[in-house]
Amino acid sequence: MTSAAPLDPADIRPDFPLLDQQSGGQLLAYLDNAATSQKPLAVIEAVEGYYRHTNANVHRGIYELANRSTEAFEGARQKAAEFINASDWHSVIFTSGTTEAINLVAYAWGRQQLGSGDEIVLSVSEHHSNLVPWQLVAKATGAKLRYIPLGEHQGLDLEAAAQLINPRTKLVALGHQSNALGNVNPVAQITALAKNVGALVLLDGAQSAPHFPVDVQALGCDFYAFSGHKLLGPTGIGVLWGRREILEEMDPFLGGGEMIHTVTLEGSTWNELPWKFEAGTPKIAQAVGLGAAMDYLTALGMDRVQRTIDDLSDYAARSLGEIPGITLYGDADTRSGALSFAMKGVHPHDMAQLLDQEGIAVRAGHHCTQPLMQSLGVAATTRASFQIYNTVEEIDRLAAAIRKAAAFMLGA
Ligand code: 7TS
Repeated sequence: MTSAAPLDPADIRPDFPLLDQQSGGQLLAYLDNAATSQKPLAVIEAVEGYYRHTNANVHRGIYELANRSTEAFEGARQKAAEFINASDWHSVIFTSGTTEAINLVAYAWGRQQLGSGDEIVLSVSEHHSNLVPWQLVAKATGAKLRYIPLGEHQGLDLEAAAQLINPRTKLVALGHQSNALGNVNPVAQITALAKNVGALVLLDGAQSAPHFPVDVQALGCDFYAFSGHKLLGPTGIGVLWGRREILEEMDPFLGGGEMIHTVTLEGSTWNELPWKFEAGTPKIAQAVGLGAAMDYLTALGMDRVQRTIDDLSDYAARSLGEIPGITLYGDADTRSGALSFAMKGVHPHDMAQLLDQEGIAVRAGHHCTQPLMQSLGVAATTRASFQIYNTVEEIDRLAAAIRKAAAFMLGA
């Protein structure tokens, strides 16, 4: 919890034109921010402005327009480095999102470094994006996957983590914040366990980067991955930050233009970081849009963003928690940003559909965390997730609509 003052939605909402629309005959209440966030005008205008005034391919132009495009693109990289307090922009690689960032590490580091006898430690609450790439690597290399289970209160079981992480562990890959439960995982303790045995740590920051200040140096991790589209930025752009010495040792992920130094018919040599990992024409407009999103969030203050989302999440947990027959999932001590719930006797998908009729957009399903759902003993949950433009009035509408849906379905 931070002591920073919360943001006032009256100041924030006008920046997000999409929110000013009707759904189901009411003002849209967009509560699916864990899936993707809406975009402020600053981002929309940055992308449009780039295409109107600056568009040219980067790094290869000798004309002024191409130089300006390259400056805009590389300027966004500087902003991304500052946003996560990376000391070195060479270690900031643009990817299409968290999924590609994790696959990059799984292929370029995992296939080179792992073999039979090695172990990768994940948790049961990982998004499939931080699970399936490691299953593929495990199959290719003979490495073994081990999973930190949920403990009491549906947080990760630290005692089990201490048992699982051992000298055979080469990598711990962990969600910083769970998309399905909202739990902020004990990454400091788990990173310390990993460092004790010489293992690397990858943090999946898809949900943490949009919610609170992130400092990769303070976290002590080796890789950190996040997506632009959950952080008020465009789709199709994300970041992999890695420790420079590790990235230097890694082979490229994809081959093609941009990522080479020289090419002959006999072979090729690689470009410097970060371009070694950016084959082909990069996501230029998307990076510019992400830079604008980071500027927007930084100007608001990520500590105030955190406070706002924490307050909304606490308010939602309190109001929904009072509804008879409801189950709230996740660790009440660390949960923020997302609130998964179930109503006795109502299928999570039916609940989401009934909420949609009230103009409330939430998600129902397994949230790309099927093993987590198995651990919880459910097939699906309904999930409301929050961003800075959400209001207590929207949460009041959510609570009222859940009560109405339950009464309708259960004939009460
Ligand atoms: N990791 C976590 C923790 C996520 O929440 C997501 C997306 C990803 C990885 C993948 O991100 P992408 O941008 O590469 O797709 N989470 C969700 C969600 O909760 N609902 O839709 C997407």
